[in-house]
Amino acid sequence: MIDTINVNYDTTIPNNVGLSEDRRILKALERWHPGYLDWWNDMGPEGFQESLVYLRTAVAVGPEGWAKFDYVRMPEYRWGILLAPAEEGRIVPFGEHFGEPAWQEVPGEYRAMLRRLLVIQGDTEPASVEQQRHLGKTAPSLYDMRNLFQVNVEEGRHLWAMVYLLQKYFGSDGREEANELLQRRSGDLDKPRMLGAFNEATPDWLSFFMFTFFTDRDGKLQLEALAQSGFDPLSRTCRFMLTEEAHHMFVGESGVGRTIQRTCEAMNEARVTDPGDIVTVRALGVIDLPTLQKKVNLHYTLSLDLFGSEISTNAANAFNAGLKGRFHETRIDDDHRLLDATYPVLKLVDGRPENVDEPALSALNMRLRDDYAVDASKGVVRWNKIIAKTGVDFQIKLPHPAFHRHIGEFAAAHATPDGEIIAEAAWNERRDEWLPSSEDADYIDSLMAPVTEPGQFAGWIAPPKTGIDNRPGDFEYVRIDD
Ligand code: BYC
Repeated sequence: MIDTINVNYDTTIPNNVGLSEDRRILKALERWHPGYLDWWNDMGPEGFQESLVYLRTAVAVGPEGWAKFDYVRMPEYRWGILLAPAEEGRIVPFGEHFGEPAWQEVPGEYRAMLRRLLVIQGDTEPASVEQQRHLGKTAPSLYDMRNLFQVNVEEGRHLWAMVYLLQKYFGSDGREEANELLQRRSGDLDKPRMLGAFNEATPDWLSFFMFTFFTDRDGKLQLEALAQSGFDPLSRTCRFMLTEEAHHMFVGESGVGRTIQRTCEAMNEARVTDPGDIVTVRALGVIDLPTLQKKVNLHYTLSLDLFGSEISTNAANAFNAGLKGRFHETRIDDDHRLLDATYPVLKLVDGRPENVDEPALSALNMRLRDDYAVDASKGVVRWNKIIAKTGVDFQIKLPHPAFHRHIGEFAAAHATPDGEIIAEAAWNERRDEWLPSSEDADYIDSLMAPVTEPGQFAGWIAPPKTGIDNRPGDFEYVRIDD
C-alpha cells in the first residue's frame, strides 16, 4: 500500500504517490529532471547556487511534516511530488456533476480544459523564480536571503507538482507541455510566460515583498479554487501547495511590515512628522510611505488582472465541469450549481464604475477577485496598525479596482486610485503621483546594498521579531562561501 503521509526519499524524486511502483511515470519524470536542473542552474538564484542555505524540506504531508530544517545547496534540494492525503468518499463539490464521486482519472470531455488550467498554473511557478533570480545579490540580510531562496525552491516544487499531473494524466501532450514549461521565460519577447504579472520585473526587495504579498495571494486564491476540483489528484496537489503558499505570504506581509516599521521609527528618531515630506524622509535612508503606497497601487492592480475578465465563459465552463470551484466552495450554503443565482459585478456604466447584477455562473472570476480583495485588505489593516502604533499620521489604502487595469471591464478606461474615471491626458499627467516613477525606482535601487553579516540588517528594514526555526538573531542562514 502507498504511504500517503510520509514522503519516500529513496527514489531520486521524493514522493508520497508510490512512484517506485509507477515505473512509467517515474521514467517520464526522470527524463524531465535534467532539463529542470538545467533550467534551475540557468534561471534560479544567480550567484548562490553553491552556497549552503538553511532550508526546510517536507518530510511528511501531515501537520508535523515541516520539522526538517537543514543546510542544503539549492541545486541539491529534494524537490518532490507531494499530495495531501485522500479524503475518503470525496464528491465533486459543485457544477453539473455535483454529488458524483470525485474523479481519479481525467474525464475525457474535460481533458483540454483541465490541461489548460494545469499549464497556466504551472507556468507561473518557474516565472516567479526567473523574476526574482537576481535579488540574492542585494538581500538586506541573510535572514531575508534565506526566505527568498525558500520561496524559490518551493515555487520550483510547485512546478514539479503540475508537471507530475501533466505527465501522469495527459500522455504525450502532457510531456510536451512539461517541456514547454521549461522553455518559456519571464519577460522574453518571443516566448514570454503566459500571464501579465509574471512578465514584469521584480527590480528590488520592496517589489519582492509586494509580489509575495499580492501576487502569491492570487496564487492562494487560485489554488483554493483548484483545491475544490472534482479531479481529485488536482485537489490533493493544491491542498498541499497551499501549506507552502502560507509561508510566501508571511514573507511578503512581514517584509512590507518591517519596511514600514523602520520608516516610522526613523521618522520619529529624527522628529519628522510629515510623511509627505519625501525629501526629508529619504534623507534618513528609508522608504517614504507615499512611495510605498505607490508600490501597493502597482502590485495590487497587476494582481487583480490575474483573475481574468469579470465576466468569463471560461470560468463558467470550468465550474460547470466541476474542475474549478469557488473560494471555500464546500462552506458556501447554496445549490453549488448556480442555476438561477446572480452576483454583483463592477462595470463601467455611463462612464462610472457601478455594480450590476449578472448571472453568478459567468461572474466567477469577479467573485474570486472579491474574495481576494477581502483577504488582501486584512493584511493592509495590520500594516496600518504598525504605522498607528508609532504615531505617524498615514494610512495605506488599496486602490479602487478600476485603477490601472489591463484586463477586463476597466482595461480601456483610466481611473484615479479613488475610482474616478478621467481622460487619458489627465492620466498621463498624474500617473507618477500614483505609480512608482523612474525617480522612485532609482531611489529604492540606491538603498539596495547587500548586508551579509549574520544578524545585521540594511538600514531601510527592521529586523524580524523571531528567527526561522527559532534560531537566534545572529544565526548564519546562508553560508555564502561554503
Ligand atoms: N494575462 O475568460 P477570461 C500563482 C486570457 S498565481 C494574460 O477573462 P479566464 C503564483 C485568458 O487566458 C495563480 N492573459 O479568463 C503566484 C483567455 O485566453 P484564451 C496562477 C490573460 O480564462 C506567485 C482570455 O484572456 N493560477 O500561482 O476565465 C508566485 C480570456 O480570459 C489574463 C491560475 O491562474 C492575464 N492576466 O481566467 C508563483 C489558475 N487573464 O483562453 C505562483 C489557472 C486572462 O481565450 N488559470 N487572460 O486563449 C485560470 O483559472 C484562468 O485561466 C485565469 C483567467 C484566472 C488565469
